Amino acid sequence: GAARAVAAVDLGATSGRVILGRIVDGPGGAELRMQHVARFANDPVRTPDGLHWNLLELYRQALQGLAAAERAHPGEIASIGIDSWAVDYGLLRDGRLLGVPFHYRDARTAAGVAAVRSRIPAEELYARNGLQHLDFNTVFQLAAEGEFLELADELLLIPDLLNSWLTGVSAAERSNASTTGLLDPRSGEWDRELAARAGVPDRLLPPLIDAGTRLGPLTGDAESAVGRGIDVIAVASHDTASAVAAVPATRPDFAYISCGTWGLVGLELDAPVLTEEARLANFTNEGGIGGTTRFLHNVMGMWLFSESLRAWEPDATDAQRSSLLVELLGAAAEVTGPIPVFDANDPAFMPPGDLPGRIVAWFRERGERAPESRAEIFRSIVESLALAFTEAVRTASRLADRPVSVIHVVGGGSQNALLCQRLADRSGLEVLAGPVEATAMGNLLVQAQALGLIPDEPGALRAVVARSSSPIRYTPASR
Ligand code: LFR
Repeated sequence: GAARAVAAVDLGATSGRVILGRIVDGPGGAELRMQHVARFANDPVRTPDGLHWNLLELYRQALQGLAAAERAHPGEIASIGIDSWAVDYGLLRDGRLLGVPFHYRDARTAAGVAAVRSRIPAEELYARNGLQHLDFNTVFQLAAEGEFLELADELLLIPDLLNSWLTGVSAAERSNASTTGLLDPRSGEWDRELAARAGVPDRLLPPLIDAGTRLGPLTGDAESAVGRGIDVIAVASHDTASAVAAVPATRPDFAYISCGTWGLVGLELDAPVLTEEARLANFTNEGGIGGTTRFLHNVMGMWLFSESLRAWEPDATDAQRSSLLVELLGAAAEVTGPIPVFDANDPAFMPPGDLPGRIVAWFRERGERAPESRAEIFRSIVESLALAFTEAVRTASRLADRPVSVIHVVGGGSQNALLCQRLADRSGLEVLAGPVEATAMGNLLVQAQALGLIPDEPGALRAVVARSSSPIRYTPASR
């Protein structure tokens, strides 16, 4: 029969996808073959109490995609793994969801930040949880929940919540738990004392598990909808952790940029860097597979393009916006003369809404010349991202005291040739772009490893990715 398949459900902030993967023998060893099954939009919904994820729709789409995959390849799917963006969660009581999960771009978290700050100094918080300050870190969101925390008896991050709907098993997968602000990055265990001081009841924290843990078979309605005898495996459920696991690096001195909605720029380390210097530079220590640390900084990322397109063409479809992006980047490449550059780390660009207007306002407030046409605005975004990425790579290298000789760009942003070239030019480093679907690859490969289809050794996943993809090389323009 056909090689057994594994299925990845990868939920990004703007779209989700279901992808099948198979391990096949290539000339140099095992390779991953991928097959796209479904792609769907992720459109958040604003209700009077704030901005929410349409989680039921995402769940429905995931089940529908998985069912279609099973119908097309009956009996071949051995397992399913789910990853998504980090930090967001559902609160439950007796297994019932208490309200629609909030979107991390909702503005309610400021009050939570103040509440946590009044109880735990920023220096101590960083020394204990190692996270860069982002207003939406789970610990701050929870502090803004008020009495809902008292009602709840369980907290599940988005992929853990979906896994529990599929299998009936509740657990907290470590890579994503590491983004809550409640995990000790050295031990990989909940910091229960810190949680208590932040006002998070101990009973909310589920048992922790590592990526690669088999949770159990699909049960109940999920089994009826998709099929029998299919296991759910906890993958590196933080999308960025899956993407980093699938960086096709072949030498140790690499930096990576997981470039999707966000640009996550950093290094893979053996241990966290919890210095005051790292805190002030706003570098985070998130958990990777095999006990590694993802030492990285969040830069605004492709959001700057996607949210601009949404402002300009509110009624366009996903596909129309994709082709407009390509068209405008082509025009942006032709822009000549000095290009105005803004701070792509400025939190002013975080909330949804008129993004081009905020970029123009950023320059006006400083008395600087602002870009005008759409092409100029896109070129300004490209240059601003290339600069912020370059600075983040240099800062990571300095803070971790590790040399960097190449930057791997993975994810949707790796298709942005102008951005990759300008990153190479500004950083003076070689840029290797791709794979585009690194997150799904990391998801699929962790499942394949759990099933024994790939050896359980350090470097094994990257070796498969390196054989299964051919990154595009960008070399710095000589100055
Ligand atoms: C990327 C990502 C980032 C995280 C942000 C919010 O998709 O997961 O790593 O900081 O989304 O969850």
